[in-house]
Amino acid sequence: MTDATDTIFAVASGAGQAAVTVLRVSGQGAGAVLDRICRRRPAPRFAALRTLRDHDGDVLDRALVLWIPGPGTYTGEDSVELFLHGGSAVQHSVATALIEAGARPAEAGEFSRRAFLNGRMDLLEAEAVADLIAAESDAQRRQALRQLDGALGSVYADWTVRLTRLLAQQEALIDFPEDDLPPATEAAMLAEIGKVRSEIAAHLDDGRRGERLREGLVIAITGAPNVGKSTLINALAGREVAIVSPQAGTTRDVLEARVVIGGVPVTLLDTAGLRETADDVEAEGVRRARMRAASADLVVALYDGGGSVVVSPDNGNRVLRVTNKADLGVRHQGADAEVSALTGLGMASLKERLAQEVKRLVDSAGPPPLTRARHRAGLIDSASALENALSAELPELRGEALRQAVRRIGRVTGRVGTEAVLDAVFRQFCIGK
Ligand SMILES: Nc1nc2c(ncn2[C@@H]2O[C@H](COP(=O)(O)OP(=O)(O)OP(=O)(O)O)[C@@H](O)[C@H]2O)c(=O)[nH]1
Ligand SMILES: [Mg+2]
Repeated sequence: MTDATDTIFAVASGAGQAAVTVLRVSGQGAGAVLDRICRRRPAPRFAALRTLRDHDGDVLDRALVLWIPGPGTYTGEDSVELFLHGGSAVQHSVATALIEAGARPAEAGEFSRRAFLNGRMDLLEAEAVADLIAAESDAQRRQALRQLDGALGSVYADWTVRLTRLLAQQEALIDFPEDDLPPATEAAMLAEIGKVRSEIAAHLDDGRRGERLREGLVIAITGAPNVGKSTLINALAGREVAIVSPQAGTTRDVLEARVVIGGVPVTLLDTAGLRETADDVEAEGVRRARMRAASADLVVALYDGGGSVVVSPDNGNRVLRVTNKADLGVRHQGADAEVSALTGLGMASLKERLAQEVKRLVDSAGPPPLTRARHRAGLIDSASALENALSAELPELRGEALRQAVRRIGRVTGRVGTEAVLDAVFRQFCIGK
């Protein structure tokens, strides 16, 4: 573990050459470190142009300097931001001077970790920062921003408060059976537990929309040999991802292409043509094709008029039936789209159709969706603890189950302070009279 009392610094701007490099310093010694490299500390939160020097007095750079005393900073600590001239030589010399002045380079995630430890953000928000930085598309950016705004956190906080209140009532009933508590009948308590449990269940039953959007979708193109799967992935990706040839059984490995469809990052998969074959290598390709298609979010079942439509695997995946080689007059009743991957005929409407499907898979109108498997696991545990609370015969057992349900949600948000919330809630009950 690294020492949380250290003063740390890191480059906050991107890699590569740029006009400006931003260096961020954070920690209780940030002000002192700044005083070592710059003679006059600027007024708090006012940008000022300063000459930066090392301890021999040699000039390192002339830079915009921001001095931001905590706790109203990203990390909650005293912070300094240096807007240096871009370039690795300047950056290196200032970094060296910062180390001489007592700071050390930050580790990955250390700024956000401090922000979390100092109560500036919960775990959900810290994760959202990482998601926002990694966002490749508008839809991902919006989802991350919503989570960063605390939209998801406030849903979980609401459950926590309600369950904690129930827990307080439960404990009060145990400790002070004859005391004059607010009228909270057992039936009303059970009803409220059931209500929270079904709200959590509804939140879990979101078709993995948020997780899908965060991770990106997978669309697999499948079909018989030679129907034009490789031609189609090339057309959708706008580049030569796969080898195309009139020979059946050309593609064997699963090929991937990253594209953005409907504002969502999508990995397109080109797969081996599905058929029975005596060729070992091709058979392995067919096995891989089936396996990857089975876990894809959407399967494009391509058909070219010969033989029958091969929809595989038929496992309840969303399947879009697409007829190819429309330029040769291939038609098929019941097709969702008809294209010529070779000439481009119908490709615009296929793309439109794919965008609709993608949007449907990740559409997040309404309450903010779950975005990580970690959250899902915690909430499943919490819901099952509530199940136990509902069926518990003894009040003590019900209390314990409720406590567990709260703790599990607390682990998701990183706000595990059950006791602190309990204190606050208990105070309303005037029990200590
Ligand atoms: N006329 C016409 N020919 C097409 C079209 N799409 C693909 N082809 C041709 O069909 C042949 C097979 O195309 P591929 O894209 O290699 O087919 P595939 O499904 O990937 O085949 P395998 O990898 O062997 O399973 C090639 O000669 C393509 O040029 C189309 O829309 N119209
Ligand atoms: Mg192919």
